Parts: sequence; structure tokens; C-alpha cells
Amino acid sequence: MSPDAVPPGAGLHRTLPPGQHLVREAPVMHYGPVPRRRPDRWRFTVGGATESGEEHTFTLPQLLGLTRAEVVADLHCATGWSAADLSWSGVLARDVVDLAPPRTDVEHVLVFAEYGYSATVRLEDLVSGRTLLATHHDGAPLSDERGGPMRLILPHLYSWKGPKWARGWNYLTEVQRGFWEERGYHLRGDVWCEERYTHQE
Ligand SMILES: Nc1nc2c(c(=O)[nH]1)N[C@H]1C(S)=C(S)[C@@H](COP(=O)(O)O)O[C@H]1N2
Ligand SMILES: [Mo]
Repeated sequence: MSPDAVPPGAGLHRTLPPGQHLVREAPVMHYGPVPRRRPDRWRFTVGGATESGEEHTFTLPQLLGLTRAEVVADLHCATGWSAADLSWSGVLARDVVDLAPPRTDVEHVLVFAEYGYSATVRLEDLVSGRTLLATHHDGAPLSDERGGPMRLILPHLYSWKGPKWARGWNYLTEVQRGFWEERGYHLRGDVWCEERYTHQE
């Protein structure tokens, strides 16, 4: 058991997804360096197969002006740890989809972040009522290492599907695999169905 694993009986009695163990705190985990903030240049871009055929771009103040939403959710890393009851706030990804809608034949999006990180997400997962473009954690703005100014929180999928430093998504009419989906991980990644690996697709 890793040092920060919670011993059985010590904490909450909760149902974890299959194959996951509870840790007290989510370790900071990502591939590559933490990007430097450039608020003046920061844009969130929704492109690909949009309904209008045009790319939509949003500044951070524009996104911060949308209706605020709060989600309490666990983080489930595909390596096996889960951190429980993290509180996030931000704006619903669904509200951004409404402002920048896809064509009717779109089933997936490729969410992208700084430095070329990306994740494939089903459109139906993106528009779930609990999918958040989070700007805050525990009431404070997201730190650099936790993905500030914005990260995607998708509670029912493994957390690799939630890019930190998110910068937009492209609507796909043909499936395109993201960073981990190209490296052996599952296209959908539902934690409750334990969809970890490509060979399970
Ligand atoms: N941009 C980016 N976002 C990322 C990753 C990454 O490598 N790059 N890793 C993902 C993975 S695998 C996990 S488990 C979570 C970890 O979030 P945390 O550092 O807040 O614990 O970030 C996800 N988001
Ligand atoms: Mo992860």
C-alpha cells in the first residue's frame, strides 16, 4: 500500500469504481512541464465540425461571465488512485457547446490543452450535467500545477480525459485518438465500466 493510501476502515465507506483505491490527496500528475500563464494571449477555441462551419473563440473573461456551476466529484486516475469529494467550480461545458454548437453528425470531440496534450471525449459525456470547465478548486482559483486557468472535470471518466490547461476542443465526425488513447488507453474511459485500455474497446 502506498504511504498515502487510506487504510481500510479509516475513512468513508464509499463505493469506488472497480480496481481503484482511495488516496487522501490527489497527487499532481501530468505529462511534461507546467505551462507559463499568458492571460493576454489565452483563448479557448471550439473548432472542427461546428454547425456554422466557423471556429468559435472565447476569452477568459467571456467564459467567466457564463453561469457559474459547482460540482463535487472524485478524481479517478487510470493508474489506480482515486481522490474523493473534490469541490470544483467553473462553467458547464454544456453551456459552451450551446454557444458553439456542433454539426448533427458529431459524436466525439478532441479536447486539447497546452503543449499538445489532448483527450478524446464523447459529445454525450461532454454535455453531461456534471462536466465542468473548472476554474476553481476548494473556492480558490486553480493553481498552475492543477491546471489553471481552466481544466476539464468529467467525473464519470478516468481523469486523463480531463485536460489541465484546457484550451478548447474540436468536434469530430471521424474518431481521432488523443494523447493517451493513442498510447493504449480506452476511447470512452468510463470508470464504472473499468474501460481502461484499448484492447477492451
Ligand atoms: N494537460 C494535461 N492534463 C492532464 C494530464 C496531462 O498529462 N496533461 N494528465 C491527466 C491525468 S492522467 C490525471 S490523473 C490528472 C491528474 O490531475 P491532478 O494533477 O490534479 O491530480 O490530470 C489529467 N490532466
Ligand atoms: Mo491519470
